[in-house]
Amino acid sequence: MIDDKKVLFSGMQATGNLTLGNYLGALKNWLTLSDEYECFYSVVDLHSITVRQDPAELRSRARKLLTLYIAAGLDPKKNCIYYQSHVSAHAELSWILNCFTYMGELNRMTQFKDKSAKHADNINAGLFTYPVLMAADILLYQADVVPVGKDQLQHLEITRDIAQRFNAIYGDVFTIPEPYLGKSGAKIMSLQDPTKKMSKSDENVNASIYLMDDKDTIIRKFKRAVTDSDGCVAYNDTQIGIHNLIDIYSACTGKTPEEIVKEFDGKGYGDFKLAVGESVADILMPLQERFHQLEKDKAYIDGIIKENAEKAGYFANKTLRKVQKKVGFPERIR
Ligand code: ATP
Ligand code: LTN
Repeated sequence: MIDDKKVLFSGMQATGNLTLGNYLGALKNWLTLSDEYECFYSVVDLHSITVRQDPAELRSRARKLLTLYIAAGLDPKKNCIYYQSHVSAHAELSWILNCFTYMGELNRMTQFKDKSAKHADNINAGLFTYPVLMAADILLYQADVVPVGKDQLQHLEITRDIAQRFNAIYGDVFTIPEPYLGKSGAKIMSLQDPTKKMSKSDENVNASIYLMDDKDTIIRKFKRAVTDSDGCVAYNDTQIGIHNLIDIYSACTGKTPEEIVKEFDGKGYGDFKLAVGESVADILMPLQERFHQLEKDKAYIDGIIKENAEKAGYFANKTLRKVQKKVGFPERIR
């Protein structure tokens, strides 16, 4: 608890361009929850280097991502928006938690298996211990809730296990966090292969809607989205492409899948795809406008980066000092 409010933590990696999946699965829920909780939203750049990055590009993407958090509607005076690399407590707690995590647990992580298959030439130890750093992120702020997409649930589970293991030895040090999944949009699928999740690292640009795509591109990508030959808008497990488009339309308009099926009764896929594209553009156009305005105001963004790193550091270090004491590190001499 901070000032009688429960704590929320979440983050995104500054790898690639954000997709509609990132927006509907994560960012949108961040906005809904931001009044109710004391929120920490991190640009998790330490996580990004588990895959090789170009330094200048990483720096530029990280700043864009931080700006995008604000453009999406998160007030940086109320929400702590900061770079993970500016708060060294993340790396320090991560080391300690490494010593409370088993190889066998990490071996089971599906994201590790996927990423190591994808980057077979660079299966580094950081990629393996990625979930421990994520646990450190969350536990440092004593977070009660962590809004993420479905793909991150396994990482939340291991975070809870590590926290419970630590608490069982040393007493109540960490709050045990709960994941938060939105009602719709928790898993947006690729527009080109609806059996795969939409991902910012997909090589096929037509598979994802990027938050910075213009309206024509958005409409074109939806027109080309892979569906089926049934030709009627129905919500079931066999028409997986249409299922995904209904999920997107539902998350963008607030309509339920049943209402959507009724709305497009007797209409073809062409009409439906156009409506989905327009509903997405209606959300993304204002966001892009705010982003371009904010991006120009260098001093404002710099101020936020500085102020929020200090705020995050204050809370993170409180937990870190407690943990250091518990495990038996010597007290600092003042
Ligand atoms: P990468 O392709 O580089 O692994 P990613 O697109 O999966 O990236 P992350 O940075 O790993 O994105 O995820 C940021 C947040 O967005 C997480 O909370 C994640 O669960 C959520 N998210 C990512 N992809 C989707 C998706 N297709 N549908 C819903 N949520 C998603
Ligand atoms: N692994 C997450 C990003 C992430 C995160 C976190 C999310 C790193 N630390 C803490 C929630 C809480 C991902 O989206 N791939």
